[in-house]
Amino acid sequence: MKNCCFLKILILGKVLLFISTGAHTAESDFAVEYVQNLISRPSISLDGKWARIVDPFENGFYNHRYQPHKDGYFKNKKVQSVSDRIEYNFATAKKLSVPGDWNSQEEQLFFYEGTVWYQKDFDLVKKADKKYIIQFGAVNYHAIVYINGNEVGQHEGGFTSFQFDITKELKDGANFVVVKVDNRRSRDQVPTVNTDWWNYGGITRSVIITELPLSHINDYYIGVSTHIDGGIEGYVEITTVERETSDVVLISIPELGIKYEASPDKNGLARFAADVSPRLWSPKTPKLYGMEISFLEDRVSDRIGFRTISANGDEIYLNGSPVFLKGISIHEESPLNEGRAWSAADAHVTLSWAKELGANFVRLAHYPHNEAMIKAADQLGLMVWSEIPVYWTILFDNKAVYANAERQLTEMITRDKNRAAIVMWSVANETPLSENRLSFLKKLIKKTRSLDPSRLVTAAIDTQDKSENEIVLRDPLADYLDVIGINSYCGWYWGLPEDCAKKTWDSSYNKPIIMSEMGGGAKQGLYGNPDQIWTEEFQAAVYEHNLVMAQNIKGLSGLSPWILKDFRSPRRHLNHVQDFWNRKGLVSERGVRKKAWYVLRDFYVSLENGDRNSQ
Ligand code: GCB
Repeated sequence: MKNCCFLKILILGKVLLFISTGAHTAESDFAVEYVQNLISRPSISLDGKWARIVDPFENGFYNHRYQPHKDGYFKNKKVQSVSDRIEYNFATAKKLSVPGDWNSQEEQLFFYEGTVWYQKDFDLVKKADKKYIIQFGAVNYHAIVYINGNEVGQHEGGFTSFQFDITKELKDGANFVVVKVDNRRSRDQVPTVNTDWWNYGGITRSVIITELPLSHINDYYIGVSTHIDGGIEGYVEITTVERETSDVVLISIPELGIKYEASPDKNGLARFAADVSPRLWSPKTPKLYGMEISFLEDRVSDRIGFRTISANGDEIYLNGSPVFLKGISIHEESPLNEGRAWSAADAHVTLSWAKELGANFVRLAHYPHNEAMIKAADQLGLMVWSEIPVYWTILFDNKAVYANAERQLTEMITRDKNRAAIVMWSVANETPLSENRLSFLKKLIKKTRSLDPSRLVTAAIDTQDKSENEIVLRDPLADYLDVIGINSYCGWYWGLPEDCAKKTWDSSYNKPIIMSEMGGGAKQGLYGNPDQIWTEEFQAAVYEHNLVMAQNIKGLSGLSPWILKDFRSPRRHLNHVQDFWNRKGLVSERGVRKKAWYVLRDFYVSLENGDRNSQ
């Protein structure tokens, strides 16, 4: 049967038949070109030292009439004779480490925003019957990628992974790659010019080239079934050159005794489902199952957790039971070095701190974090809020800005949809009320649900009506969310800490509320009275009173105070206190705990002891 539209699944002797609809899921529609899990295939790493040329006037790209050069720096020209007029040379240029931002690697580049050219030589044995894909974990903000002097693609957005097919441009033997990276901010980007974090530029995450068979596995998803009580289901999408009926997809999860054989339909889609009962993933038991998918010569392996997440009334349910999210917010900065975090070691240290705080939840702000972080959350047992940088005052009335935001959302969900740790996607942070903003965000929410109906949708809002002692939650966006995130800085940006405990909150939404931000700043090691700003005592008082207030919020289902660690911010100028650090961390940039750390830790321990939905 060629192009079969039935899927045959063999599970522990049972055979189930499903009619395939030809779509990924009835609701799902992944639009970006992205081969899932390239790293589990034969790959070479391009991490390490890259030559760099800092080019603030973009001389390597434009001529003196501001027209693109056909012979830009991407050609990587070499001097052949003494009379050659070539005014750049990657071979003698300084080097930068990849992954890594440039700001923390060279003092002179600390504040630099502009273009930097990256170049690297590499060798590769090219085979005729293979496809080669280059993958960048992230480049901030705009990247143009050239292989052997020819452009293979461009990407916009600093925090999502992207891939280009480079088969045509690759040679057998010696090759070079050049990337033009530009991190200049502009009003019509996502995020826009105005943020409270450092605009780290560069190739900030790993780069690999993967060799793929021409017929290969493109994408897959596996999770708890919505059809079979307690079962699991998913799909595998394949790309083929020419397919025989006998070419089937094999899916195995040895620990569950599962071996499937599934025939893809004419669109290359094979669905599967199994009536099995895996141990469910939760923060206390972060069980992951090894799985392997194979199709002809291609093979991918992964570790997958199974869990459900839902909201009902004003409660969040994990695996069918109410759960309170004891969380903390985190920026993607290394706890071990300066600058952006990217490594598994960074992720493990940061998330171990969250665990020691008593957290079962982390808000990864304000953009998609690196894959190592999400995998570490899967392993260590931390539920994750993952968000896109639709932050503050982006241009809500601009169609291209919407398209950019939607693409970043799609890239985030595409990469991470198999990670059990992620329980909610956030579409925005502190966006100002307007009609345009509402229709922009409604569209993004709809898109999120169509891409992934299995998770909750949230956003952090900061609009509250505040009277003497009552705070009323009023934002039309709340009607469209599953979970309402509220950012509120009682005792810091408004009110005195000691008055916060007296405040009452009113929400008419009957939806779970997460206090997605609260807190205040302190310089670690600065001690004084609780009314003296910047002291550890002041910050501790902000926490103490806010935690009393939080417990009076009806429908409160969790907290992710701002923030685990002090982080770099160009907005923070106070000499000897801030020095370009946002000081709201519970630990200093070096990881030294402030007093407020213990206040929050003790609060989480007391919740746990009182079993506030301990999971
Ligand atoms: C906020 C923002 C966050 C800032 C924080 C602050 O509301 O969401 O990005 O860093 O306040 O410290 O002011």
